[in-house]
Amino acid sequence: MSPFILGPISHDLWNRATASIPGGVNSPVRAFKGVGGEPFFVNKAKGCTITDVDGREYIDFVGTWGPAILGHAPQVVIDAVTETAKHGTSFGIPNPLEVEMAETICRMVPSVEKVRMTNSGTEAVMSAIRLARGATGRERIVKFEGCYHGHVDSLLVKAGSGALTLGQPDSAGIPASLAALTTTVPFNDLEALKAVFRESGQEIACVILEPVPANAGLYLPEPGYLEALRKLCTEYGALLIFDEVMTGFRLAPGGAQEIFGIKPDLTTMGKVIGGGLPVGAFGGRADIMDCLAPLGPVYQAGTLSGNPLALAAGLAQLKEMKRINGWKLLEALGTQMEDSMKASIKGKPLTFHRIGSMFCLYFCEGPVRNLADAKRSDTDAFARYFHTALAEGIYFAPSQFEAGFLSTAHSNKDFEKVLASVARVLKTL
Ligand code: HOZ
Repeated sequence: MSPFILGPISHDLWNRATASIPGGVNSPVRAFKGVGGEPFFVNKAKGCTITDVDGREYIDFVGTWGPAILGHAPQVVIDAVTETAKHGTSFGIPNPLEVEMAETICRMVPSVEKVRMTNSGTEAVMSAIRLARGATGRERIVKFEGCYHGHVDSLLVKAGSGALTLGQPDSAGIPASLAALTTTVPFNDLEALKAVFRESGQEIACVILEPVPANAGLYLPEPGYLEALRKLCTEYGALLIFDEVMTGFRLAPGGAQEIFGIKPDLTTMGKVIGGGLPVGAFGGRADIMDCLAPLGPVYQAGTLSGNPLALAAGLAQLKEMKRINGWKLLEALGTQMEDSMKASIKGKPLTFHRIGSMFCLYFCEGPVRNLADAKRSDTDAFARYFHTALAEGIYFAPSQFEAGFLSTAHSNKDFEKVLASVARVLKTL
């Protein structure tokens, strides 16, 4: 196995970055702490290829952590942003694209009757939690171990993603009194959930989850689990929030809720609907959404919310996905990848999960159905796999506890390269 050697320009930038940015990065998981080594710097991306500052190319399976569903820099998005920018980049006054985006989201997402835009998924989740508390008059929230909902105070409790990668699932700086209002339960454990409801059901403002948890790798809800959760929330008057920042507009036009046929009360969204520009959104039942200011008592605001550039990019991306029936294409690609991957790891202590265009390879025997299972994965073996792939021009997320993403720009040829890397790593297990 040839190790990945960082190019000189990246190395120089990394030295400068670590001097002026905490840890050298603006989001922790990018620092390669989960796999070792130094990250490379990118200044170009097109389709499924990213190019680093030293001119090396990689097949990208991160897709800017989800937004790049058509691959990087699709022409329709570039054109929409360029054209829109000519007329101004921000107004702070209602603009027509906000109406078009709200109508589009309400049409596409089964449970959403009204929606408000934010600038990131974190902001969307923070607002949805406040709204759930304000609308119910209750304070307790329930989340799942290993689920990650952005860096919201109340939700950095047993959190996934970078927090899990760095061994900081419970962040410093969060008042104990606030964290005490967050109850965590293991995913796919219905009895644990029922026990929480029996004990404190009348105090619970909301239950928030990624319907397909994708921040501790990727595992799926077991049959009947989401249905039972929906029922419990309704029975106890707690709101059900689906965090579809990653799965929304990706797994299906209407996200995971369309696939599983469950209607949450509120949904948080982001990534794909921004076409690679900073965006988030939260929406749901009209009676709950109308508790927001200026109609109701729950305050929520944002200077750049509904930004025309971000919405033009997102709308262009959604229209193109619809035009090419991108979801069908992605399902076919995902199936191809899954079939060949499963055939090549057969009999080995590895577990491959895939739903639509999201996937994960765990370095342990299955089943992997919750955080405790995901943590059984051999993260040293993952790091070897990551670096082998990188040296061969394939970029996966630099942590075992993240999902992989396919775009409509990927092809079977790209999977063949991945399989060759996997085969080489398998020999070292
Ligand atoms: N929260 C992202 C992973 N689930 C990482 C974002 C980033 O580093 O860009």
